[in-house]
Amino acid sequence: MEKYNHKAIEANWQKYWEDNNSFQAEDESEKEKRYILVEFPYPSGTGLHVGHIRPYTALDVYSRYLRMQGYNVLYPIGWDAFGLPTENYAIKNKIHPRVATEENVNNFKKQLQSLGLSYDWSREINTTDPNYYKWTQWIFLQLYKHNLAYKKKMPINWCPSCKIGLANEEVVDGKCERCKTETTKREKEQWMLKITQYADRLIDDLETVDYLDRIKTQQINWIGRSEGAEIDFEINGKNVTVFTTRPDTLFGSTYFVLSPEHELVNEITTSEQKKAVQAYIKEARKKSDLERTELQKEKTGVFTGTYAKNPANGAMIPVWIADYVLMSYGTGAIMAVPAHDARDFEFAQKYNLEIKPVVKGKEEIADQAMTEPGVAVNSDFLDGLTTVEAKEKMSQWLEKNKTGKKAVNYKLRDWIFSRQHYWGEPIPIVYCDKCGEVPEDEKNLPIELPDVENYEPTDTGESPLAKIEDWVNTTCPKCGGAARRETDTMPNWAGSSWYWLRYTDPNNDQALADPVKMKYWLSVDLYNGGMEHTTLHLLYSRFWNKFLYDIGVVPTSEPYKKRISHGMILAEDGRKMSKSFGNTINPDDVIEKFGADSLRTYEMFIGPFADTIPWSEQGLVGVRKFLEKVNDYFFNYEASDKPELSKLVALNQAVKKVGEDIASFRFNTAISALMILFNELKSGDDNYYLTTEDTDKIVIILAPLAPHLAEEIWKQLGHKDSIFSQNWPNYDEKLLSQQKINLVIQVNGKLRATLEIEPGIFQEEVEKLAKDNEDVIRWLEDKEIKKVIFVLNKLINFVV
Ligand code: ANZ
Ligand code: ZN
Repeated sequence: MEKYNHKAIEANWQKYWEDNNSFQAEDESEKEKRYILVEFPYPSGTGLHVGHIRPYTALDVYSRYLRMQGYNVLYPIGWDAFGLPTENYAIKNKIHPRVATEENVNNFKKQLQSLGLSYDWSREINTTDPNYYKWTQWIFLQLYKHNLAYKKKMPINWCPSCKIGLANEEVVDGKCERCKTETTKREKEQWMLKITQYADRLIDDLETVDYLDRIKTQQINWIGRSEGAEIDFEINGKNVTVFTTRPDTLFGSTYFVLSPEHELVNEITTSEQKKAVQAYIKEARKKSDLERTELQKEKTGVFTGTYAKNPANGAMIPVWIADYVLMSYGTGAIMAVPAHDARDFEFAQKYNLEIKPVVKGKEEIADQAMTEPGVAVNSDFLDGLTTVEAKEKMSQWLEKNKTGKKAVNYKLRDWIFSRQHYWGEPIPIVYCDKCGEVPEDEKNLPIELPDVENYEPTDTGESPLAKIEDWVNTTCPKCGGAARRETDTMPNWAGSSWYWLRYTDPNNDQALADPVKMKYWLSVDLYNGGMEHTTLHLLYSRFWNKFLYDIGVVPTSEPYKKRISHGMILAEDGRKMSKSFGNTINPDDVIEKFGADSLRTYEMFIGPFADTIPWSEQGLVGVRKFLEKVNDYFFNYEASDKPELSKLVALNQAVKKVGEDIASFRFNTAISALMILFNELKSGDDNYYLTTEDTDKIVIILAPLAPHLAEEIWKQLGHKDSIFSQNWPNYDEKLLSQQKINLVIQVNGKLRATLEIEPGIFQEEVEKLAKDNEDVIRWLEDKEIKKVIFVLNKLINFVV
């Protein structure tokens, strides 16, 4: 018996697929298309992680299956290669980030190819390629021209270790997401993108796509749309506006709070209170937003000595300063309603402020009033109305009296789009003494990064590009005079915000992609990626797609029809795999020892696709043994013309289950079904009990999971073509169990009898049984049978 030699087999078939462009998607095709997308990797110096392999393989199995179902499948890959880790690595090792990127890409590519993934390599893209980022810059210019890109001085999160400005979403628990250093605040002019202008559509259009529920919920919460009202209170003759989601509780507002950063704080504080207020503000500055707003944290505050006038009832209520009110949300001022808001309640108790219930039945537990509407009380013209009605009535009253209006607020902030680093797309803007801020001429794109020796970040917070005089000094595209380039670069989210468009036409130098090709391929049918990208990449890319749709560049308003997410693979010890724990698994070693098919099949078998699961060497060995068993089965294989029912049923069950399971991403149970099939096939003595045709089916349903081995067996069985040119097999309903079936017997097309038999019985035997049937004998007697029509498991018809 020939041993399963994965090394020879796998290298051979990988070469065959490459030489034959086996998985190239066709731009023009009669077939229906399927666009299958997996988040493209950041080619880090550490190489491919076994965690990457899980989604790549899953979508590969699915793509191979779809091709065999007759679809024209686009399954592309590329490199999201700008970013800090490469820049830091390059600085440390004194090599150019471009060179480091090239090395990393080569290594990643080699690794992906050694897995036998069926990517269309002719469409490989790289975000750091000037022919690619030309179009990233072009999109920026369109955003700029549509007033969706603007510059603003603002306090940004600053990581003192990475020396980089971070977006809010890159700060986790007050620490830099990458290096975990505590961040500080800095004032800087930044480029901003107005994603907030798309907030409503980014929520509302979720109804038109098929994303996992938890993905939709996370996006909705992240955007954080709150509907309510803005209400003006009068303080010392000045109107100060608050934002509230509960205008119906206005009569219950017993004090007023300004955020410590509010511009009116100094002006309205009485001289007696000045000292206390200033001391308080100093303390507040040390805390992060999270610390300030956490429910569990003890509330603190200080009285300003001044009073505000409640517009509904004219009550004069004390104005406090408290850091649980943030300047970055709403208006930075609130009307406090301690009877119905948990934080206000805690604060009022601590400082002995009045608590006045205005919603019946909800006095005790304040914040429940938000979700459980009640009935208004102690509220004058609102009394007796439900919360919903009272909100509406109060909003109308405010508008009539010109002391407020309906308002919507979002947690989502505009996207900080500047980075002060070298390894990113230059922002295509110049500054001219005469013309001011001028967008680059589209003809001049790409604005390439200069090739320099020194790209270390500066302590001043300026981009290293600022020091490169040759590059910075340029001419103004408007007047031709002397001008200076913008030295900030784009964040690493830029290139991934439109990359799936480029795959449809990766080499186009006239447009980001050809409209006809985009029309054929878009939108993406299935997009898989990590849950950690739900609120950043997924929102950013939906925003860009919508913008490009609005200006007529792309054909669909949503980029992805369906979004799913894979679970992580942990180390055998249950912890995250990490170099520092010494518990990582190197996929190269696994492929060397066990083979790519074993690794692929193991990662699909490890558990439900969305579950986080620890690695198991034992599990891997088990899968390898299974593939060896498969290999053995086909060696010296000889078909039988006498199929045995139990084997036939096992086969049909497997064909059904493997197909259905792959189609719905239940790879683990698809593999179980194959294991069950082979147990059945190998039970009994050493004879083979299936026909050639049925045996082919076994290999075909194995092929998406273990493509190299399947190709090899296919060849052994005497076939010339690649197995991937085969159609996915059908199964026979009647052969899904050994239960008897009723076979129809006809004579000259007329029903004469039925026959209860086991499924899977072939013509010869059925003919014999039919001819012995009494009801049939009468009709056949002394007639000559000219022809017999037989349909397996269905009927036999004697033409006489
Ligand atoms: C009165 C009130 C009564 C409130 C009540 C709530 C419940 P969301 O849902 O997150 O939008 N608020 C407004 N601006 C704030 C700020 N800058 N910092 C801290 N809190 C702020 O929350 C909106 C509610 O949070 C607003 O409605 C306001 O308190 C508070 F029974 O006004 B509410
Ligand atoms: Zn100019």
